Amino acid sequence: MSQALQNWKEEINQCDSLKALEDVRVRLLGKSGEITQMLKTLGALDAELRREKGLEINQLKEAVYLSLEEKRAHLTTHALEDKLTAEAVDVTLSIRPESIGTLHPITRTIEEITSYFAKAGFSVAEGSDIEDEEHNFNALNIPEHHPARQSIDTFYLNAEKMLLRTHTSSVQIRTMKTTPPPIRILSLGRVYRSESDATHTPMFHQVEGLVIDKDIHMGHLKSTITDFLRHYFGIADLPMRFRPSFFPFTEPSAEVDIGCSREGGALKIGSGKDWLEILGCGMVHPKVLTNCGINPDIYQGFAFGMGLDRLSMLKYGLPDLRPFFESDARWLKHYGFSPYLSAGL
Ligand code: 2U9
Repeated sequence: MSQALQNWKEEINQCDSLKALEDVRVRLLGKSGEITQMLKTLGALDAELRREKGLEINQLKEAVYLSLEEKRAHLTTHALEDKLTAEAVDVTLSIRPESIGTLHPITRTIEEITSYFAKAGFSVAEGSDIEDEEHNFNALNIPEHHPARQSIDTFYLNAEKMLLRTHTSSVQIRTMKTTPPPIRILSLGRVYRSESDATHTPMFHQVEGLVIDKDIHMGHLKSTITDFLRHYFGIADLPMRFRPSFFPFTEPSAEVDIGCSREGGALKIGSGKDWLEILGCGMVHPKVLTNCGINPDIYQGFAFGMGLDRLSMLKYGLPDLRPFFESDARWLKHYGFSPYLSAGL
């Protein structure tokens, strides 16, 4: 082995990082590298000598290349081993809940409601925050000049009439258009309306349920909602009343109040002479079924909708809606929930 090759091999062997190895490679085999330069001198030699020297330099080049590759493989294995050692996690250590943070009350409420309805056979349907007029309004029996459309302060996005969904009903419309009945879905998520005061924020959360099947009637609607509200508030004899109402997408429609007391300015749910409106519901309007390709002479359905933020405030005694969206870590620490406690499921 030539002295030069021996020196280079030693140099390669002493590299303690991939970076150092790459530097040696460039210095020897790069465009202006030592061995590359040696090859460039061949052109000036006569044919016989050129063949002889060429063979010698190429063998040298091959030996250096193999040596570099061997060292690279070695360093790569070591780099991985070092990385694994440095990032090793002791899975036998006990957890430190204080370092994990807390669940936002809305997240907790979503978990409670989805797990309740999952047990009742509902699946969660998800959609997009950005919608078009067809799915947000028209299919729901709210055509262009309908008063209900004027009364909702919608955020329009562009001239093509794309918008931020004003309710999660658009998700159910999309499901009905693509899935044959029976349907039993829950849609939860952010909705947007251009309003802002102490009790309204431009973005809030809704949960809506939809059941479509044969022979569905108001009795199914009433028992589904009664059982859910009693479970949610943890009050077995929660007083409730269904008041006739109007929504363009349901007929007949109702609003549901729960019994409460406001005596002394403090709200107490479950007893007392006062009522608190909690949700809206009804039998899906035959026009909505037809709009989605479902024959209303064969299938009927019921739907309900409620404001998640308000439900969360009522259950957990949160006085003000605005801090929900302020990302104040102190508020979250105080009102948030441990991720290790199950939502009573
Ligand atoms: C389809 C058909 C009907 C969903 C319904 C309500 C009544 C309702 C409000 C409660 C509080 C919205 O967040 S809130 O202000 N919602 O009163 N929602 S019936 O009816 C549907 C949904 C989808 C296809």
